[in-house]
Amino acid sequence: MAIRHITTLLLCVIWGLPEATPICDNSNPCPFTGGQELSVPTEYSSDGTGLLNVTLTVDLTPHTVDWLTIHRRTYNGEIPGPTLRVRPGDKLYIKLVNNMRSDNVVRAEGHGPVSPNITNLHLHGMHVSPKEPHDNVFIEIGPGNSYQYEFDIPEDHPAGTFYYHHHIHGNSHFCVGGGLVGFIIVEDDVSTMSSELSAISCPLNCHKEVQLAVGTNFRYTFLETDPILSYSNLQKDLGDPSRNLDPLSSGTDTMEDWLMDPANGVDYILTNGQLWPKVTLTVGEVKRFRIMNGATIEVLEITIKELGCEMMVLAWDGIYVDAPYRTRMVVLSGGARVDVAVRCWFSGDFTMTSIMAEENDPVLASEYWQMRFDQNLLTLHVEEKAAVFGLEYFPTSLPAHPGYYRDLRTIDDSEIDGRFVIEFGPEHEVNREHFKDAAHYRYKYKVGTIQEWYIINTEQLKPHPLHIHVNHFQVISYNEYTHPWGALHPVNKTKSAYYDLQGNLCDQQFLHFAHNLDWPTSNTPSFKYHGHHNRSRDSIPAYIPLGEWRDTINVPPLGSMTIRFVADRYTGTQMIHCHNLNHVDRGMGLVVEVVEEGESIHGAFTASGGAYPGTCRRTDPYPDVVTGATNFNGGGHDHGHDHMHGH
Ligand SMILES: [Cu+2]
Repeated sequence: MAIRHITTLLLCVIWGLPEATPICDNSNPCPFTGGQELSVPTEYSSDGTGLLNVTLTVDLTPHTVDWLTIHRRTYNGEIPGPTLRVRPGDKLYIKLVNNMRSDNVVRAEGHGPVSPNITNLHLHGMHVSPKEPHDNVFIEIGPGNSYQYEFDIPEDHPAGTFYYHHHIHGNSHFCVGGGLVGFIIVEDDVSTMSSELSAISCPLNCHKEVQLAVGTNFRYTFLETDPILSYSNLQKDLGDPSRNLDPLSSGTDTMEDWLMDPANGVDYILTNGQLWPKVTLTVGEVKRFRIMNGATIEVLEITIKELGCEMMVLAWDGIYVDAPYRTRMVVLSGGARVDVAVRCWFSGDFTMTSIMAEENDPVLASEYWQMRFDQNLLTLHVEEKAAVFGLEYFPTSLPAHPGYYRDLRTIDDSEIDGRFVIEFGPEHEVNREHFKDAAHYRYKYKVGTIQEWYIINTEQLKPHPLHIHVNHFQVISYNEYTHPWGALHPVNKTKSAYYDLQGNLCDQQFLHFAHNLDWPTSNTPSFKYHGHHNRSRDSIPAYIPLGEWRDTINVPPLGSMTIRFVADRYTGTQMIHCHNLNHVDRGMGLVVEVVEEGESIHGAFTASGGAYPGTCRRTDPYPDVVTGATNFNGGGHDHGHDHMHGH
């Protein structure tokens, strides 16, 4: 006994005493390690019955990351919420139950904070009606209430990756950032898929699909200290259980203090509610990743760090690309989704990461740090193959688009029924004003018409992701109107040059946003960020290849783009907004009204201040709809097409 004791003692002296594993919990924080097997969201499927009837309950529930347990607003207690699998032609009934507790927060005038306990639902990217009881985002469901949503998914709805999320004006950044997102997957019809695509897709090969809901930033509910949208303070006042204010065992600091201390480096975005989870593949195996950027402000520039894996783009925002293409990086603004086929050639661990790639600077503006995310997302754990089976192939062809997503790049100008301008500006303005309400539509057009819209960003340092409800749009061109050569002001070389839709150099506009950005005098603006950088546009991953269809698109700083779409099928009030949710919460959105064929399209509300988007002059009248085409040039001819094309 004694000898054994002495031996043990000696061994301890030689090898060191076995270290006690530190107990990390909510009162004893320690570095996070992550690394668990990726969790798969609960799935509800219509299974070919033509109906999916689900209940989603929003409540504050505990969520554990490593050793840390925090309370978050969730759907059915999960982050992300359950995945809903439907097929074209299905009815999707969602009963949304708000189980959160009531409070006495009254919705303020303007764009201040609203109760964090009211909720609703938006089917992001789905081609469904924006009217009640369908995808009306202006419905508000208070604590203790519920709402029965009904969605009729058209027979010709594209198969792809979509998502649902909370969409209350004012608290969307707070609530979506906390976890109120979930996938909707419209499944393919086996008969329309190539064998290679079917081999990596549901319904026959669901085990090949990997869903990645990237987004929940677990610091948001602590860090939202903005004076306008001060959810942090509001939560304190409400005694909201998502606050972690108990002191740590080591002193008076709270868990929130620890999380917010930059020294602890807790700048994590979670994937499926997990930190750096692990996905297992075998060598040469192809899997289909459905990736959602469910974050509220961050742009993801996703790549696989080590050499040895390939990525093949299949679809963006739920719409298949014309043909699969290889990529080294996919860039997703908040709200975007991508389907990529992934294959690795060696065993070992590979890192799927989001990097702030310098090559994307002209489009994404790295100085605006908040919107770009430099962190690992997950590990691809690649195992040796036990036996050599046949090679697994990437798909080489993809299902065709429905008719309403036909190619609009080559149509004649005369086929365009209406034109409109969306101008993102400083102070969270769209078309030089803040969002009013659902009744104040800024443009009116007829269902079934072909629309050509110009999207302009007058900000020098911030990109903004545009999201249009109901219809996807096709990217026609970049920077035809703001001029690719406009890097420096031709006279005053210390300024950026910015041109309007007619090719006029806009001094006033520059002063307008320069004033608002309030640059320190010692810090002259960088001329790197123009979105005009078409010199090597095709090699910059953050530029979207022309001709692709999106429901969310990054609009570069001082950049512009032309998009087209068919206003297919649905009338009603449609929301157009920046998908940086803390921007739209502050008013960065507007509504348009789609009317029946026989109805008048006159009478869009005049914006405040006589704002005239897309021009230098802020005193020109807001464009009213006079004929089929929006007469935003104040002249009879189409627009600046002639002198803009072909330079
Ligand atoms: Cu924005």
